[in-house]
Amino acid sequence: MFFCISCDLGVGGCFVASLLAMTAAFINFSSGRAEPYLPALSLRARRRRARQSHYPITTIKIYKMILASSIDRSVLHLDLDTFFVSVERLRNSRLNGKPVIIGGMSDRGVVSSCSYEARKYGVSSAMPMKMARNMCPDAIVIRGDMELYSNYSNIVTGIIAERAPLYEKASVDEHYIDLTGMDRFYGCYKWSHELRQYIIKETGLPISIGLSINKTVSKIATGEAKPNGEIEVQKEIVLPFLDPLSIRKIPMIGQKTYQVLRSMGIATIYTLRNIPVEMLEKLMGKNGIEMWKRANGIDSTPVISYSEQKSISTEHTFEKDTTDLARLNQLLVSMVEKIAFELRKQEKLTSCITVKIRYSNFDTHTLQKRIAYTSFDHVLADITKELFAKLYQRRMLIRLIGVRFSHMVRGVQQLDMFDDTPEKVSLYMAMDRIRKRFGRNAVRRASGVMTVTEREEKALKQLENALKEQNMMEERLKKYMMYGGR
Ligand code: TTP
Ligand code: MG
Ligand code: MG
Repeated sequence: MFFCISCDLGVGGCFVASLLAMTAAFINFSSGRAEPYLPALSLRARRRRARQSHYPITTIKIYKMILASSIDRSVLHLDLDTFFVSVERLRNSRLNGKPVIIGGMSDRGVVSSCSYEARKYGVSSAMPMKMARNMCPDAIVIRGDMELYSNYSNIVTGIIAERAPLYEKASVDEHYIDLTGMDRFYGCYKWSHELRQYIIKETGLPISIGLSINKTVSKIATGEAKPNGEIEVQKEIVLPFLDPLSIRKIPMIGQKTYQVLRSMGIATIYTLRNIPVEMLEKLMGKNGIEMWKRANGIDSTPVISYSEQKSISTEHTFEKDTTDLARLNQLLVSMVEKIAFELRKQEKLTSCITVKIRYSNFDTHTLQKRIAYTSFDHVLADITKELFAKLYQRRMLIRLIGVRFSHMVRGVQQLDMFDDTPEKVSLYMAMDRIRKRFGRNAVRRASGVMTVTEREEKALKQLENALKEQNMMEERLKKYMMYGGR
């Protein structure tokens, strides 16, 4: 068995297929139960074996991954077709069948979404609006309405949440559902088909789906099913399905990586997966291994339930309880700035803000608001201040305030830049670049900058902590001496 592995690696070729076949043989042989042979060995034993049999440790790791990923999973991916355009078409049917572009209206704006009719002219998302207008002069350009799109996005999520056992909201128009095990009760494909039909009926929005063994293959399948289609890629046909496709279809391959791989003559997934993984690792590090795995249809990333998706939050406890509104608002702005920067760093958008107040008697109150997806400080700070004003009705001394962003999805600021001020977006990007380089506090909104009092307070707190620590050390030292230490 080990001999076969190194042989197959040597010739590249059907490495994974033969491994899977061997795995299957091994599983059948050993009374139908999957017994991972290699993983059962200790790391040291595996390393020793690797040295003795002259094949690298990476190979063993990958073999382990293939074994792990051969556990049957059913993952459904759903993505709305030309989402923003489709929503606009719901309110204006005259847009049907025409080239439509949604985005910032000025020449300096960027394309958010475009209809398939506009795509025929080469228009695509994230393209400068000026270029898009040149490519497709007949296109109807519409300024976006993020609030409306967020509402539709939440309606679709609501439908899925009511029916799906475990789902993840991956972006504003995209969900994954883990259907593993459902086949025993109801066909996964039948269930997926019915869900898709229901979403179309309820919302009037076209949506495409892909059903397969993991998130990567399902997402690629959705892409192939578009527009308005559905594809199931069963385990046995994963590789034949992926092989002829362009490497660009692998979700983690962006423009830059694509250019590098193309310059090496790698165009199809088939070519990519037949390159020895060690070579890709040398070229691109861990990403190279990940890419190779995806090209081989291997992806064990779980579907993370929407409720378990992390939120971002921050809190501030005052040294001395306060009712100073100006100071409280100032602090809220700087807290929002801090976590909004984090949000943008993670390339996420939030659609829910929660503000928390703890009074001096420890009474704690929270208030939250669902909002249109955004990651802009100025939008988030205004709503946070508004929530705080509503929540702070008792005029009692405050001990703690907190801000939390939740219901987050993947997405960048571009999603929210319909206000025709690309300067604002550029400003945010420039500010974030400076923060990434020189630290979070390098640039701050004037209203969020610490006052002299706050700085003094912070310094006092640090001093107090240092004194506490010193006292503790002295106490410990005393005890130590008492018990005969030297
Ligand atoms: P996508 O699902 O990537 O694109 P789409 O729905 O417009 O088209 P497709 O049929 O290919 O799925 O993105 C969903 C929405 O997110 C899209 O309608 C607009 C927004 N968006 C941006 O604002 N900027 C971007 O760069 C991208 C890719 C999307
Ligand atoms: Mg879409
Ligand atoms: Mg999408």
